[in-house]
Amino acid sequence: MAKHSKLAVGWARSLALGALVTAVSAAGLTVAPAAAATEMYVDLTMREVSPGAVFADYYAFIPTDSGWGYLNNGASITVTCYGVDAIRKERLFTKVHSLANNSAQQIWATAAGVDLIASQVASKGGLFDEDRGAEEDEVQCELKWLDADGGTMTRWTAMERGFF
Ligand SMILES: [Ca+2]
Ligand SMILES: [Ca+2]
Repeated sequence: MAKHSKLAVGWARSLALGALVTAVSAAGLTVAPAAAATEMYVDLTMREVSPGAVFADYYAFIPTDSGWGYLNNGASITVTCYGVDAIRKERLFTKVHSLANNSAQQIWATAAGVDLIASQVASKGGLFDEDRGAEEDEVQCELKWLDADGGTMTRWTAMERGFF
């Protein structure tokens, strides 16, 4: 292709892009670039429910305007909760949340980001009674985000204490 016709193609593309941007602006839509997932906020609440059931309610929020894009491409959050002792942590359970495993709709997205709200339930004196009997129990969870490109984020909740 001759140099002048390459330039002509370039100009035509620029004009077409300019027209597109003008049309999008006129429609009142934002053209801001997608915000990648670079932070994750997590929380854990231990809650005893009569009669004798203990819930570990855990939560994650990942700010991004591409939440459904991440989830549709297979992003997941792996939750592992531990009983905490002075010398080590004992794994209590692990759950993987993604759209492939979401019949209870625990993970989803909005324009603000990806949300996860889920619970693990156990009998009082069971799974979460990590220091047996009358000794106080300590539970803490690790939440790990994994996206389809291999990007990861790991965050720990605060430790919850009680008689579980
Ligand atoms: Ca403990
Ligand atoms: Ca205990």
